[in-house]
Amino acid sequence: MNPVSATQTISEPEKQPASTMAIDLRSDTVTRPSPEMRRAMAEAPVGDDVYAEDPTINKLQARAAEIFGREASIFVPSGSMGNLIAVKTWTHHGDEVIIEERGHIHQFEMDSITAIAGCMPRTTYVEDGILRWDVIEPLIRPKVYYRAQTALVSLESSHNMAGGTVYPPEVSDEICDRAHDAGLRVHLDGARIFNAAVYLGRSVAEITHKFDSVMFCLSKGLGAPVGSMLVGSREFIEKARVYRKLFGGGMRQVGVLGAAGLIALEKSPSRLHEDHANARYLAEALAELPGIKVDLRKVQTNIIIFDVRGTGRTAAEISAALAKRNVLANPTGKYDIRMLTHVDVDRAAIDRALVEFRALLAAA
Ligand code: TLP
Repeated sequence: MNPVSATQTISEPEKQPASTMAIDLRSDTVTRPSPEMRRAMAEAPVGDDVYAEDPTINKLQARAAEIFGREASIFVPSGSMGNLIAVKTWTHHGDEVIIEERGHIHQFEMDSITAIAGCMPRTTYVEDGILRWDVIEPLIRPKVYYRAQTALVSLESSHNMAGGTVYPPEVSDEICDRAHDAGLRVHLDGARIFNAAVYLGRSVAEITHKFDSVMFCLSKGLGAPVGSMLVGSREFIEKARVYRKLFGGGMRQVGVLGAAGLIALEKSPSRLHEDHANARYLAEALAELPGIKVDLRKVQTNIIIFDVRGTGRTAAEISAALAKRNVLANPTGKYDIRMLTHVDVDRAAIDRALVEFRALLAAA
């Protein structure tokens, strides 16, 4: 039996007092939908999206295509599925995909491009995460029938595990041009492309127009509860629709999610500069703490990765001690911790996190 009666109104979740709430800097994926999103979700006109009959999703897809200056777009349940669909669409089994060593597709997507799309990642490490054509070119396989073939280059901007670094448009434009000349496709894992655009002071359309496909997430800095989008040509999106169904991602009255996505898309980009300012503020304060090292050049968006080796403790030890003080942050290496700013942590919360961090180091 449905426990919510038809006459009940949707109430906001109870607010916890700020003093007892954990300051969650683990990711921008932890953001919860705003009251406006929750209302829009409750009221969204919906239909069966496998029949392409969900008006809210259709509106979201049209709007995303328009914002990126592309022919079409498609809503997908997650960034991981969006990336997998793009790889599958551009490749054949046995093909290689060139990607930076710490790329999300390579490190955090269960090797789905191998397990499901049948591709081999061809990786290389670049300190700032930003590949350049002279790094990519030597990784391309010669076009001979007895060698695996390179089909795709996949870039990530902002680059999550490199600390939120952003591709300069002239670098990604050159990669796209040269890759196209070499007969390769280029996909962008743009989970946080709106953060990259804010950093560059350019539109997402301008900085992505040469890519064959772009995935971006509604559910990270933009604050929607679920969902990502793929954008590209009409032909690409029609193929993507087939693979989305093949991977179990065909959804029905999914406008309830799309309604939050639309608000995320329209309203959130204009506030991302606040997250960036908070990240810089936090990074500069962290850099002053004893034993902590932060490369401030890499703090370009809402991500900070810092080195705790100088404290004499591991990242796991420090993050466990922080968690006891209600500050959440995940290790990304033996001595590295990642923190992300987002809509659910304001400057006051960051100040509280810093007080706790200082106290923890002083106690040690
Ligand atoms: N990133 C998550 C974790 O999986 C690491 C995070 O907390 O940052 N591309 C990039 C660049 C991402 O950072 C993520 C998620 C994804 C793709 C996948 O998105 P989802 O979680 O929607 O599958």
